Amino acid sequence: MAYNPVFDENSGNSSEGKYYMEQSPQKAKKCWNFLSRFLVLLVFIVGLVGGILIGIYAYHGSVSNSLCQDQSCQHTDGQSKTTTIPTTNEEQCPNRNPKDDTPYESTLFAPLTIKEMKKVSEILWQRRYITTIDRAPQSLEENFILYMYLHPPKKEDAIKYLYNNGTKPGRYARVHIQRGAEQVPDIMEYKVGPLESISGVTVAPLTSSGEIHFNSRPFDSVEVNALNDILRTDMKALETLMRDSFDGASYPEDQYIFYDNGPPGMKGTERETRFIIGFGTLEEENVLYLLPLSGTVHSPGTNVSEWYPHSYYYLNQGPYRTVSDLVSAYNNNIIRKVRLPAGYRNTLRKKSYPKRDIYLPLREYADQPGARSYMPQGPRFSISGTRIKWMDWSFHISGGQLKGPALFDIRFKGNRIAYELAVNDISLVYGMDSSGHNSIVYMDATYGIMGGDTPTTILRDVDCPSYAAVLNTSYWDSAEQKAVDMESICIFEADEQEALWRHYTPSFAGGIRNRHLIVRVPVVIGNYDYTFDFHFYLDGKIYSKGIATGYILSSFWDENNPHAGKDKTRDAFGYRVSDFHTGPIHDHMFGFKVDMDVIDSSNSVEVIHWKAGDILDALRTQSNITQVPPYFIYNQTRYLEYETLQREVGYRLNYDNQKFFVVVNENKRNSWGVKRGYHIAPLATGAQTLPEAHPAMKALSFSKYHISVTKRKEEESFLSSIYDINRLDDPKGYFDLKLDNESIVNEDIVNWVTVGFLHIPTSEDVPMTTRVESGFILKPFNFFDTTASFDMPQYTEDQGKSEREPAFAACIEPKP
Ligand SMILES: *[C@@H]1O[C@H](CO)[C@@H](O)[C@H](O)[C@H]1NC(C)=O
Ligand SMILES: *[C@@H]1O[C@H](CO)[C@@H](O)[C@H](O)[C@H]1NC(C)=O
Ligand SMILES: *[C@@H]1O[C@H](CO)[C@@H](O)[C@H](O)[C@H]1NC(C)=O
Ligand SMILES: *[C@@H]1O[C@H](CO)[C@@H](O)[C@H](O)[C@H]1NC(C)=O
Ligand SMILES: *[C@@H]1O[C@H](CO)[C@@H](O)[C@H](O)[C@H]1NC(C)=O
Ligand SMILES: *[C@@H]1O[C@H](CO)[C@@H](O)[C@H](O)[C@H]1NC(C)=O
Ligand SMILES: [Cu+2]
Repeated sequence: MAYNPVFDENSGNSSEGKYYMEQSPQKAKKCWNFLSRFLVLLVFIVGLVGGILIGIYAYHGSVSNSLCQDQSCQHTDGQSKTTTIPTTNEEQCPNRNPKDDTPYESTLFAPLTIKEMKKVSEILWQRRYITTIDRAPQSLEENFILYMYLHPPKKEDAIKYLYNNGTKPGRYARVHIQRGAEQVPDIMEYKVGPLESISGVTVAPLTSSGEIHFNSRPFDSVEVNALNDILRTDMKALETLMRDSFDGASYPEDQYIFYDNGPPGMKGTERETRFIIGFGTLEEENVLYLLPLSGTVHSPGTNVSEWYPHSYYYLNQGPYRTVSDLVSAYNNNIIRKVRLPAGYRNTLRKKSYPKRDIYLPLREYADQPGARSYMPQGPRFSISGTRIKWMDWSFHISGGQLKGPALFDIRFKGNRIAYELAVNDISLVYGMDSSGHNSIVYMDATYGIMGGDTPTTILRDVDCPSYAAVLNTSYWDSAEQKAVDMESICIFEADEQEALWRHYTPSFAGGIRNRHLIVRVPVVIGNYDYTFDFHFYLDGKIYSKGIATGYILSSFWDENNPHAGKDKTRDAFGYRVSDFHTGPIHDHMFGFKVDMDVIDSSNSVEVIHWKAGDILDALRTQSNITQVPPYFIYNQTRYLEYETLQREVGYRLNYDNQKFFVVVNENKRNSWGVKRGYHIAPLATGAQTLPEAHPAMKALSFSKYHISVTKRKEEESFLSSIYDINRLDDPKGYFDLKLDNESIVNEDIVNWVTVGFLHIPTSEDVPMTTRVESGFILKPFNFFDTTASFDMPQYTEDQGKSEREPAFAACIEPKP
């Protein structure tokens, strides 16, 4: 879309705005120079005094050789490599590239690279699996690649390779092909590889012909283009209606058609694609300013000339069978009309871009840089291919465009902790009162969580500090039939600037700062921006979470809405959040796959019931005592009941009946004889509240449980199916199918964790929803014999003996 001149008139030419924008960098630079000199001097003095003090009280513990008391002393690390701390205070901080030159594709779980994707598409072209290569598919009657991503090795083979000197498994791609050229069009999935092979690449079908109905496929660009073509004449017919109603807007200059109103019909064999008109105020679809004009396109199969629009609605009035029925109802004044005020459109661009308001005064000191952290001596993590190491943690980064980021082979202090920790899906179910747009259910993996919908790029100094390492991943752009690289993952050590633990008495003081490693993956899925975070702590904990920001999906606020009761500021589905829009309610449920391997793959799950009751009842859970011992001063107590889960099961959190979920290894005990384990603690603030009878609940059955456990199977690799949202009447890959009563004692098991929140949009969500998050913690549970962080330098004051974290020389943070 062309640059919108409205912006220039209203704000772009504002002298105030330009003045600030031009002035500020220079001003900031001067401040920086002055401040940095001052700070450097200050830090130097503090460092010198501190160094002398530490020198006097130096504590000859095991870490003393890494405690540098002098600004210019030699630093020795565990491998007795030496690095020199800079002597000049105005030098840039020493840095080290954390990445070695190991290529991605030589690491076992690396996401598919551009080169590999290109190779796969060439092989599929040569062997006639696809009818187009290196160019956009021209029609639905073609066979083309929808998605591709790594098909990870079988766990058994990977474990043999990683731990038992087994041979290295080959790399394979999982490829989804849309086959419109077939007699019976369908979607097929293939496993293609090994990709290392020069001539021995095989293409093995993972589905059978016709199994995935063509009409239950995800959206693709060819379909959207075809739908746009079909609607063009109808939009022409609606020109007067749109101009009169929507402040002179015309199609396609000022408006767009929004389609992702999932699902396209209630049956997998049908396709009824709903659309709604929106203002094109940004150079992209903007679901903030949707308008009360909608319809449906009958769009099954590949023969576009058989498609037709129907069921038009205007201001929730309809359905009108054809556009001319709507136009004549409008012209004959037999329907209620809306007329947006003149000039309204000109206000939208300013309102919808999430930009600083240049007319507002800055807050005090806001023109000076905020607090920052940086690495005084380079990174403490390393990246080899896609394998990451930090402070005795090691893991591989993986994932793909549909299901999103995944981590594999997570180890801590040489122990296996988890085989796979992966995002799998995000579900949203809306409630709203808006034709063409209500009853929305989204399963975001269907659009692609990590590329596929919109490429992502790390915003340095926003998503992650400027010192973060960035990894690229690639996704298959089905519209262009080519692989695309994006800067999608950042990795850095974070300084939480708080205590991980602390203890103080007059005779002893100790503590350690909560530094941790963060793997962060910001993604864009339509209107929402999600960020997935994995935090690795010094004490063995892992915190995983999903964070939502971005635009809400709105619906039109109709001041005469007959369903809105007396107070038109809200209806049954939410609040009015701006001049002509309401924010309909919905949830965000993040579904994760958590394949713990506590020491090895033979695990069980203990559910520890947190109880309250009579002392005798408590004691009788372990012994057949008959009398309350006299030292209890009252008859009530807390107690635990231990249960080892026998069969696959799903749980929803319940504060009246709280449980601890612990993955244990029955054959591995700590020094106190206790089974070693890891606690999985979901930190959800919401739960799925839809009844089983809801038409989407089978497809979305993963969202019913906060935590569930199944026996691990290669063929049950994901939480949900990307097709089920488009075949709600007959979903085939939904989660409840996995809960089929198999034994889970001493087995290789998978926990599936769903955490999320309920979203009632308010005016503060316009134009931007600020972060809302939900996650879960994996916490060692009798896994170690003691607190697992005492091999780290820390803060100690113990009767005159002191220890501090390694000293650092003042240095200048490298400029981003
Ligand atoms: C690992 O496998 C190789 C080849 O299969 C063999 O030569 C070697 O001895 C094995 N090493 C161990 C420690 O088993
Ligand atoms: C597509 O549909 C039109 C209209 O029904 C029909 O005339 C045409 O033959 C169809 N094309 C194919 C390839 O089936
Ligand atoms: C990562 O992706 C970006 C965006 O496509 C590209 O400019 C950059 O060269 C890539 N970096 C590497 C190391 O491949
Ligand atoms: C219960 O205690 C009695 C008396 O101490 C003992 O004889 C009996 O074996 C115990 N029963 C069980 C089931 O432990
Ligand atoms: C304590 O609990 C026991 C077992 O339920 C019960 O028999 C007894 O009466 C209770 N005693 C008191 C003082 O409530
Ligand atoms: C699950 O399996 C066990 C053992 O075979 C059986 O006793 C139980 O009835 C089964 N439960 C269901 C719900 O099928
Ligand atoms: Cu939301």
